[in-house]
Amino acid sequence: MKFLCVFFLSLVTLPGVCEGLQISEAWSRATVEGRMGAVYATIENTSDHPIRIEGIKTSVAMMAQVHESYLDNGMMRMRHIEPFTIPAGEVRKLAPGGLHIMLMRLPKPLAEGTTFETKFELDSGADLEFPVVVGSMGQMSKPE
Ligand SMILES: [Cu+2]
Repeated sequence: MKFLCVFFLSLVTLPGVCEGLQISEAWSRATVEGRMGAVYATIENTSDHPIRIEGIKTSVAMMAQVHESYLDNGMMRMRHIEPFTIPAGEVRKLAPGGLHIMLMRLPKPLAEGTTFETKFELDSGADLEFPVVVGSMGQMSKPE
């Protein structure tokens, strides 16, 4: 039986919380046709056990994965991290140049000023849904 924790968007920033996993500051950048997107957020595990994110779904991309950016001989590369586990009591900050959720195969570009839903499928069977705000293409932190 799947349990759904849904967090509806309002103008105040309400972090999503589900079984001890707390999402805040979720944002993305506007994209152009045919290009990939990324979601950045702060993910905190306030529980006393590790939480594993087994799958990611969004309304705007056919595929989403946790990636990590790293420097390799001066070249910025990315690798897919699977499974993505947040140890008990720890925080993972997804930000440009580091960890991010890569959005692949977007049927249409992400438009600045819009919001879309992203869902984490947790190892407990619960789904955690949270809104992601789209900023400008050059955005470096969550849009105000
Ligand atoms: Cu990536």
